[in-house]
Amino acid sequence: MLRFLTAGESHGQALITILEGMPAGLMMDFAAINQELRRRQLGYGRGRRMAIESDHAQFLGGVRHGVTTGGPIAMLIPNKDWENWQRTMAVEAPPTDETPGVDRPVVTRPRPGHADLAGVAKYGSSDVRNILERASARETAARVAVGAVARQLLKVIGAEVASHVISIGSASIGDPLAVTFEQARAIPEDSTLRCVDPVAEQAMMRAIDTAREAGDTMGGSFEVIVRGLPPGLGSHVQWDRKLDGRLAQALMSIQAIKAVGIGRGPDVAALPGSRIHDEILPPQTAPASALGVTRPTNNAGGLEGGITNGEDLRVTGYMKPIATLMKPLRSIDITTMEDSPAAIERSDVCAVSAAAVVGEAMVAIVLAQAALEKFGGDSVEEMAANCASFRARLAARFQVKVASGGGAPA
Ligand code: EPS
Repeated sequence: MLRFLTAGESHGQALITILEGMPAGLMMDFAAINQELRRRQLGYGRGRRMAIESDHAQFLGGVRHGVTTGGPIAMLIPNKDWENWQRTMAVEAPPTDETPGVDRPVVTRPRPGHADLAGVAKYGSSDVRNILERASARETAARVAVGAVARQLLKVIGAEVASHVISIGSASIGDPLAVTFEQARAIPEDSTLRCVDPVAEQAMMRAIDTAREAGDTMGGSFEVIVRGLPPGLGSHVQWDRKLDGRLAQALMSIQAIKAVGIGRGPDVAALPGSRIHDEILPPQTAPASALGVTRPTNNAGGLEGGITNGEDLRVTGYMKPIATLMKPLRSIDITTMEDSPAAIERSDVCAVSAAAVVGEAMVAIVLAQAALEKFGGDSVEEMAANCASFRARLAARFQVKVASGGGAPA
């Protein structure tokens, strides 16, 4: 079983994660992990924190001489900003006079849309900071590090993950399903907003500028596309094995994600079945998919019955605007229960392009879990061999016999 936990506060010393269940024998590309962390930090609309941090993962266990051992993989991502927060976030109280940094006042004015109010109610805290430090999207740096390891495992079975931004506010590209995996993968690392359409991207930037000038924030949507997955990951037989449900949970768990779509997403509710379901054609008519058959459309986003069907996997995340507004909304002070504008913390105006990178990571983790369930193996070699054998069986069953005019499979 592949599983992970994260720990650490936004302005604590570091973020930590333990990833357990990775098979042995996976050659670690450390530069690729740090590159994913860098991608997460970029994007028009990010705040000043991203200029302070240059995230990198330190491996503390589970890897020896560059190769996974099968043991739990421990990673640590230092928070550079800790230097400025040592007094406010001191683990041991009270900080000594020598401790550097400033003492920040207690936070008592919850921000609408953040975990602040519900969190202090639940955990009995009188300082909102105890809640916001852990609710912060800073935690996603740890998820991206885990996802970067997961995507190296997916590479072994031939799958690759990319993403692109669909919309910021009402500024949007045309049909997202028309964006190919290659287009999403070709987006440069230092792209302004990770959008494939330069005209739409300009409109998105204007929307972010307008929000910034008004002391406001913007949400939007992004799509994760996965190419090369074997058919047969996930299962239709039980609710908690359906891959669409598992992907939705993983994406919804990302801070500020409020809805998830698979393939055509919510639009399926508005169209008749004849315009939604992807017809199944023989392999002769066009380049065959991983299953050998031809699907002229992919409204299902590569999943039918909660099982991968060999088409590109396509999942969309919808992000609400960030809850910290420089022109704060009405709130209360929890010490007096009187009207008081919501607290202002340093924040981003828009982080949809970063959320897309986090979305890639979460999708990669769920797919790595599903691949390990399907193919098993305590070593990468074993898993790859099992996957290759399954693919060969599919090829023999769907492609070779049909293409050679053979009858029903044996
Ligand atoms: C983030 C770090 C945070 C925020 C943002 C994302 O850093 P700081 O609070 O020090 O500016 O920039 O977090 C939030 C939007 C949030 O609501 O907490 C990061 O590393 O991505």
